[in-house]
Amino acid sequence: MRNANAATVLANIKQLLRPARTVMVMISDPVDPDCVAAALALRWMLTRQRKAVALVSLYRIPAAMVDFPGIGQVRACDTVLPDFSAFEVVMLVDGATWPQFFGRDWVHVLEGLDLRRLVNIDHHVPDDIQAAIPRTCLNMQLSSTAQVLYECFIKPEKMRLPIEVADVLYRALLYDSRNFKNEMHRGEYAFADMLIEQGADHARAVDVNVDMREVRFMAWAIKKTDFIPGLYLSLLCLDAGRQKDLHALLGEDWPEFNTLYKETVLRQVRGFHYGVILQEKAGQGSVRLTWRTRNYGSHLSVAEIACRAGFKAGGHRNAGGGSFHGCLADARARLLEEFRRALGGA
Ligand SMILES: [Mn+2]
Repeated sequence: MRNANAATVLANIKQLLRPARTVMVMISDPVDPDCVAAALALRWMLTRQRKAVALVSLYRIPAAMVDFPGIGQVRACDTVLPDFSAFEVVMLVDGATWPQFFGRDWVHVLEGLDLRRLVNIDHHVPDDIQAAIPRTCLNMQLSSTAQVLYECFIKPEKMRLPIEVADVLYRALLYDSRNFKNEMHRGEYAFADMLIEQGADHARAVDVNVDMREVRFMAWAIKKTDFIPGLYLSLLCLDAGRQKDLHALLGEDWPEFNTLYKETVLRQVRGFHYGVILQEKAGQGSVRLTWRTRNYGSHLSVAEIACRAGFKAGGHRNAGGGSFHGCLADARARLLEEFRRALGGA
């Protein structure tokens, strides 16, 4: 273990897990290959130690994940809270903030939990979970939560994985690294090599199979995108009217079909290093922020700019999200103002 603090945290987590017979592993929002694969791998590891393990999500499983191998093992408790008291340890995987696990009512959920029984395993920029449970928050800046499990458990203990676990961890790595297009982390290729050697299906993991609604969203969104050359910024604002259009075009699940647009437009167009989506949440009096940044070259941190503009923002340097209390027009104006200031060097 390179990081002395991580070694201490890992020892704390093992000590907490050792006597536990029942463990809940909770996955994060967004429900994606990394959090699901990490949960499946933990379930396999902990079951070998004769623990009863439940995989739980407080968010429903999105359309893109319903065919993911092993997803049937995750129980979606998106309407009724699970019975936390039935578990001695609750492990939160692949998220750094409370709302990613416990939703908007996270303060209420947290009141019913014993923080000493909570574990967090993650690779995002540390946030409020790290601050609340530093002793059992294993946060390492690696490609994926899957790689954190590899570095901390699988590699040191020389575990031989079942093919299905190697396979989902490989999918997680490819998803979170965007097929090795994101910034490179130490050990990433060694991790990939181990997974291939243990039977992961590369061809299946890199197969692109996009829902037609992704194409429709992109065609619609490109026409609505503001390309602002002076700020190197592409900006898509989704006010209530536009959200109604999308609902009519794609159905109520329309927010799930922006992946192709985000990948293609938000950081790959020459001259536009930053890509932002602002989505009005009229019922909540807030605005949701999503961003992507070009990976190559030295670019500003959108998270820092957004924080200066009054957003709460987090995630990774080149991809992340946040929220703003107020209306869409104010969110847009303040964000553009801070971009101007940052680029002007003021
Ligand atoms: Mn991840």
